[in-house]
Amino acid sequence: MTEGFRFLPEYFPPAAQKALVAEILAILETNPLYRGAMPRTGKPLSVRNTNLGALGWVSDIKGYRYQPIHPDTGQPWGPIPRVLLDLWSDVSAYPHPPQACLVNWYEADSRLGLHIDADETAKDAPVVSLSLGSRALFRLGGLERSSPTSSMRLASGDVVILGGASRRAYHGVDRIYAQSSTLIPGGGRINLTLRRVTAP
Ligand code: MD6
Ligand code: FE
Repeated sequence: MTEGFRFLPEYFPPAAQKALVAEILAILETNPLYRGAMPRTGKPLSVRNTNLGALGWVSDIKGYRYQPIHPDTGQPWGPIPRVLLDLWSDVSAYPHPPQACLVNWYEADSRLGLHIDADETAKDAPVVSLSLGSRALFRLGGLERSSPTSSMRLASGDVVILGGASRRAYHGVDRIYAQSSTLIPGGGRINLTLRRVTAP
């Protein structure tokens, strides 16, 4: 396993998961999910996104980038919930707060291809992820796309941290075990990833 990878199963107890989902659903009212697209081809992404925080990760035909404004509403992104800022303080070992929380919303047939999170300039900060709702088959590889991979199931409340060398490791989501949880309306899954984007 790549150095710096941490898996904290059931980090959030069920009551805390429920409260956080309610908070996120409320924020989505004014900070809606939208469907991004692949750079160059414009092919729609399988996963819908939105962001919370000062900066949000956006993918469209022009490329990947961080921006302070929601692409559909033209408004600033909503706030990162307090419990997620606390999660970052507790597990990141990074002395500055996160600037972005990417919200990935998975339906039964959503996938996320193998990728590296490489659009941040604060390369020394980890990416901290929290899964909510249905279970997912998460694949973690190495520094090359062709590196060997291993797969694990991520359940609601689980936290994954890509720090150290694993910060540059390929990873993705091969499938969702739809309806394996009733936490999210529709039986889907939310993955939240907290990021430090710019070096302070
Ligand atoms: C997901 N996660 O679990 C996708 N990235 O839906 C990620 O892409 C990810 O879990 C960076 C760090 C942790 C992650
Ligand atoms: Fe990622």
